[in-house]
Formats: sequence, structure tokens, C-alpha cells
Amino acid sequence: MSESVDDSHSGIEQRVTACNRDCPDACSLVATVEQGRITRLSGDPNHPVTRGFLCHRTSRFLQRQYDPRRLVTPLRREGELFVPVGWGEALDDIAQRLLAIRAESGPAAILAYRCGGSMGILKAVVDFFFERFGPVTGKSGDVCTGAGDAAQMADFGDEDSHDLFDLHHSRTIVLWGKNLHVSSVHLLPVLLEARARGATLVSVDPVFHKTAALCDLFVQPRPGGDIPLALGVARWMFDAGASDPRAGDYCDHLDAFAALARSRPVEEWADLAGVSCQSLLSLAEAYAVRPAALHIGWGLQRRRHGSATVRVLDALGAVSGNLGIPGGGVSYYTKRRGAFDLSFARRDEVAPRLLPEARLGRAIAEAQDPPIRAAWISSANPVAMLPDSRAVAAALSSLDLTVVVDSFLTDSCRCAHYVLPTTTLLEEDDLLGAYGHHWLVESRPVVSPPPGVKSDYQIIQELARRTGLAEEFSDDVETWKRRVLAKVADRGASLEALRRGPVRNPLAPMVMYPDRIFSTPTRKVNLVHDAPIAPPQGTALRPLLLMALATERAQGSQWLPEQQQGPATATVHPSAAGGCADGSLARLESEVAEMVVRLKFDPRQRPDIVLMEKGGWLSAGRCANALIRGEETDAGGCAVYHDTPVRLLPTGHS
Ligand SMILES: Nc1nc2c(c(=O)[nH]1)N[C@H]1C(S)=C(S)[C@@H](COP(=O)(O)OP(=O)(O)OC[C@H]3O[C@@H](n4cnc5c(=O)[nH]c(N)nc54)[C@H](O)[C@@H]3O)O[C@H]1N2
Ligand SMILES: Nc1nc2c(c(=O)[nH]1)N[C@H]1C(S)=C(S)[C@@H](COP(=O)(O)OP(=O)(O)OC[C@H]3O[C@@H](n4cnc5c(=O)[nH]c(N)nc54)[C@H](O)[C@@H]3O)O[C@H]1N2
Ligand code: SF4
Ligand SMILES: [Mo]
Repeated sequence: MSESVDDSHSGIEQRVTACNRDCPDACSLVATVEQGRITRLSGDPNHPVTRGFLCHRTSRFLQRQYDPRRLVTPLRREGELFVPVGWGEALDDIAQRLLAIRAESGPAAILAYRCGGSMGILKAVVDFFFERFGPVTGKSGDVCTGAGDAAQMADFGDEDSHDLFDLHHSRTIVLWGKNLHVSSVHLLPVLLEARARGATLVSVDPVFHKTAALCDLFVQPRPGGDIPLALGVARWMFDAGASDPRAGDYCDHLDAFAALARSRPVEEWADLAGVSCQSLLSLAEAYAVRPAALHIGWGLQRRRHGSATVRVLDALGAVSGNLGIPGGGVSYYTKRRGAFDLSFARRDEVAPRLLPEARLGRAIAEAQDPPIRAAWISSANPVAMLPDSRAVAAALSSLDLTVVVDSFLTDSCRCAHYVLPTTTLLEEDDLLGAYGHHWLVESRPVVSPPPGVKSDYQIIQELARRTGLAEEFSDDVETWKRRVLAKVADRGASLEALRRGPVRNPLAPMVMYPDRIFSTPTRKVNLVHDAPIAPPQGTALRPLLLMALATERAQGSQWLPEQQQGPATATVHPSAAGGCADGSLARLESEVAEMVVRLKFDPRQRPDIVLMEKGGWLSAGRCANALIRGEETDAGGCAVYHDTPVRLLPTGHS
């Protein structure tokens, strides 16, 4: 297989590829290549969602692409040091050790862990290799969207979103926990068009950010106050006759849900949610203007009751009569894999064991019969990104063999025995769907990787050759692409079609459940009728909740060293600063650990939260996840990232 690109061309050329970052947008990119070097990166004007512009972080991706600290040779740990080694030597040793561990302890002693470093569909082939080599131990749950996924599956029996452009039919659009300018930038133009057509935009978010200014109404509940807020809205709808009189035709448990909503007066719901009654009523009145689209973000379900929260929002969408109609719907996640045939792998079904992703560190350490002895980590930086960072680092460091495939020396690489250098998104050869819309794109290498760098698939092929699986992994990337496009190739989404430009997934609906027939066993919406009502709270000692959220400056933990100088910034309302001054250093302390932060005051924030950027590295002293316990959400195995009680204390100096 070859991924080499003809770099000899001396002129200036524009090459189109796709962005594979963990982002709802899956943009089409245009790279300007001059003599084998990319000199400019821009958004493809021919992609209906990308519309010619890129986000802040990827418009600066060339810094990362050409950073001198990029890994270009395999590294092997020798004591405290990493020394460069050849690929042959590294892979021979890794293969031998994996074979020995499998023979001695069985394949369950090996963990293969992959997260969101790349959304490329063919990354599933890496998992498939470990299925064929093992099957080995995998992970259960999903720290990204798990709780909400479980909620939508429970309520509707399926999970997908209305077409993005169905928003043009909405009279009201509620963005419930979405930070558009940071994590859904390509939704912005669609919303501006919708507003120009007269739609009312509403944002519900405990955090004040730019989305508030864009919206006609901004509701700022306490963190995790969504359940009482939504139940208050539902109560008002039932009382005011604004709910759908036919909801009983397509919903189970309507009486029980109505009883739950009516268990408290609206004033009490508002109080529990931490908003004024007027604010709750304004939200209710806006949402009652049908068709109203409810777009649920992913941040709000990274809480202890994250799944229940999404279930209450699903129920609100149902009783308000907004399901199954153009301009309505409860959109949470777009099935990004929906177009692809991934049936070659049986994945979790055959795994001998699954360790909970949200508690991965301790789960690795505690695994028995057999214990985990080796880990293969790709497209992931679990030390920085999973809760309980120190436990993850300790667990990975204690194994007989930890291999991390990445392009920079991350916190997780530092725990490895071998670090294998891999391709960036501009050198990748893959296919992508999106979790924020229905367009499919192909990624093609726009330049060759530096010599000494291999793609995940090339690495897997080499490993397959050394472990008796050469035959199964001998196909080239194009063959894999055609294989996974089998369901849609003759419906307009062939590889040839994708090479001409983005193609809408031909299997995706415009409107979900148009006949109000759902995929549940009874074919009706399974309305939630019991929900934890009290929002998460700090303790008397640690009254603030830590929220480390996506930032426009980085993708996950993908920071360059100069972006991680000095203490991390913690943004708070001035009254939440524990007496510390704006701009000063403070100790941010949880039950688990503490770190030094630089305070930034923002009077628009609620006084019960501390805001940080997600993705800070442990080795830079900036890792919020080191303060967080590993804990799974109420369903779906998401991680409880945002419910950690913390306090701020003076450092004694600034
Ligand atoms: N620039 C950038 N973009 C990214 C990422 C990144 O790291 N950087 N990460 C990507 C990834 S992996 C994903 S999954 C998505 C992340 O997308 P999201 O998870 O949606 O992004 P966040 O900004 O973390 O959270 C979205 C919003 O949820 C709000 N929120 C948090 N808790 C609550 C709550 O209790 N109630 C309500 N109503 N709102 C709440 C936050 O204040 C925030 O405004 O974005 C992707 N996009
Ligand atoms: N506190 C807090 N923590 C969070 C979150 C939060 O909101 N708050 N969000 C969570 C969410 S939503 C997610 S999805 C996870 C994301 O967690 P991760 O996916 O682990 O985070 P990233 O830093 O995006 O990517 C991990 C690594 O993948 C590498 N990579 C990129 N492309 C490739 C490739 O093609 N091959 C290989 N082998 N490696 C590649 C990158 O260089 C990077 O070091 O983090 C979670 N962590
Ligand atoms: S990270 Fe998201 S918004 Fe940015 S270029 Fe990639 S797909 Fe587009
Ligand atoms: Mo994510």
C-alpha cells in the first residue's frame, strides 16, 4: 500500500482533503501545496457545511504539521530516557512481546484503547486487527457522548438527528448546552440564516459565552440544573394547554411524566434550576412556538445524571409535539457511521472483557484473571483526557508493554515503552462521516508524511506480518474504502462520487420519525417518568463545581508546548475566588488533588463554577482531569467530568 503523494511538482497546487478531528463538522479542507510543502489551509467553499471557512484551531494546524517537535522516528524507553530506534527493531520486539503475553496470559491480558484523535472511519481497522489477534480487552462506555446515546436509545430506540438544514423550517431553535463559537462553528451560518427568516434563537447554558449574545434569549441555570428547568417548562406546557393533545398516541408513560412535571409548582422548578421564574417562563413560551428544534450539546451529559438529563429533554421534545415534524426534533448526535458498512468487525460482541473508559486507570490496575499486561493506545491521550489522570498514568506505566501511537510526545507517550510516530490529518487516507450533519467526505494525503512516519494502518499491517495475520491485512486503503462504502456506493455515495466532492449520506432522513413511529419495542416514545431532581452541588468545604470545557484554542489535548507555559487559567465570578485577586495565582483543590491556577474574573459567570480549558497536560501542571475522580454516568458509561466539588485558596504569593 502506498500513501505517497507526488511532491515533485514544482508549481502551486490546491489539494482537497477532509478534517478528521473530533468535531461535529468533518470539514472539507483545501491545502495549497508549494513544492511539497503546505503553505495555506482553508475551508472548502464547495462543501455545503464548511462553506469556505475553518475553525480557529484548524486554521492554525500548519504550526502543528511543521512543528520541529513532531515525532519522526520510533522511540524506545531506556530507563528514564527515550531513544530513537528503527521501525524493524521496534516492531519485531513489540510483536514478540505481544505474542508472548498472549501465549502466557491469554489475549485478554492486552488492552487496545482508541479515542477521538482521528474520526477516520478506517481507524476501525486498527480495532479489527486486535479483534483478530485476540480478541483482546476493549473499553466499555463512551466518555464523549455515552450518557446521551443511552438516553436517546432508551427513549426512541434509535439515535440520529434531523438534517442540519431542516433548521430552516424552525420557528424556534433551542441550543441546550452548545458553545457554538468553540465546538460547533459551522452551525453558526445556518442559525444566522434561520434567524434572518424569523426564527427565535435560545441558549440554555450555565456558562456565559458568545452564543448568549447571538441568541434572543439566554437562560443561565445552575450546572446540571437542566432536569428541574425542563420539568418546569413541561409543567407550564401541560397547565397552559401548550402540550400536544395527541402526545398519548405516540408516547408511553405520558401520565407518569405529566405527574412528575406537576409534582412541583413552576416557581419551585425555577428555584431548583437556579433561574428566575420569568426566565423559565420565557423559555417555555419560546419553546411552545412550533416547530421548535431542540439541539442538545454534549457537555451537559458529562455529569452524574447526564443520561437522565437527556431523557428529560427528549420527553420535553415529545410532549411539546415537536417530534416527527420538519423544523422540530430533538437532535443530539448525527450517526456519523450510519453510511458505512463496518460489519467486517464484531468488536465488543467478541471482546473477552471491557474495561470502563471513565475509570480506565483504576480498572487497568484492578483487572484480574488475567491482569492487564500490555496496552496499545492510538488516537488517544488518556492521561490528559480521562478522569483521574494520575491513576491512568500509574496504570500505563506499570504494564509490561505500553505502546502509544501519536505524532507528539504526549503525557500518555511518557508512560510508554514504545512510542510510534504517525501521520497527521493532512497525510491521512480515510473516509469520514460527521456527528453534526449528514455529509460524507474522503480524506486524501495532501503531502507525504516525513520519512520515518507511518499511518496507523501501515503500522498495523507491519504488525500483522509479524503475527501471522498478513493475509487479512494485505488490502490497500482503497479496497478498505470500497468495502466500507458497500451500503451506499450504488446510491450515489461511491468512492468516485466522494472524489468529486462531499456527498450527503443517502440513508439519512431529513426528519426523524416522520410518522411518529419509533424504534422502541412498543413503537412509542418511552417517556422518562422518574428523574433525579436535585442538581449537583459542591460541598460546604468545596462549594464550586469544576468545568473544564472545550476551548477554541485547541483540539482536546493537542497543545504545543508554548501554549502550555505557566499555570492554567481558571475563570470565576469574582465572588467565587475565595478572597484571591483577579490575575493572582491560587490553589485549586478537589478531594483528589490540587493544582495552581491563574485566576481570571468574569462577572458574567455564575458564582458556583470554576471554568477551565479541557485538555491541559499533567506534565505541564495544567491537567484539570487530575482533580477528577473516575466515575461513570447514570447510564451509557460517559465520564462524570463536570460534577467535581472544588475550592480556591490563596497560594501565599502571586
Ligand atoms: N475547539 C474545540 N472544539 C471541539 C473540541 C475541542 O477540544 N476544542 N472537542 C470536540 C469534542 S471531543 C466534542 S465531543 C465536542 C464537544 O462539544 P461539547 O461537549 O458540546 O462542548 P463543550 O464546550 O465541552 O460543552 C458544550 C456546552 O455545554 C455546556 N454545559 C456544560 N454543563 C452543562 C449543563 O449542566 N447544562 C447545560 N445546559 N449546559 C452545560 C458548556 O457550558 C458548553 O457551553 O466538540 C468538539 N469540538
Ligand atoms: N475535563 C474534560 N475532559 C474531557 C472532556 C471534557 O469536556 N472535559 N471531553 C472528553 C471528550 S468529549 C473526548 S472525545 C475525549 C478526547 O480525548 P482524546 O481523543 O484522547 O483527545 P485528543 O487530544 O483529541 O486526541 C488524542 C491524541 O490523538 C492523536 N492523534 C491524532 N490523529 C491521530 C491518528 O491519526 N492516529 C493516532 N494514532 N493518533 C492520532 C493526537 O495527536 C492526540 O495526542 O476527551 C474527554 N476529556
Ligand atoms: S476541527 Fe471541526 S470545524 Fe475545525 S476544520 Fe476540523 S472539522 Fe472543521
Ligand atoms: Mo468528544
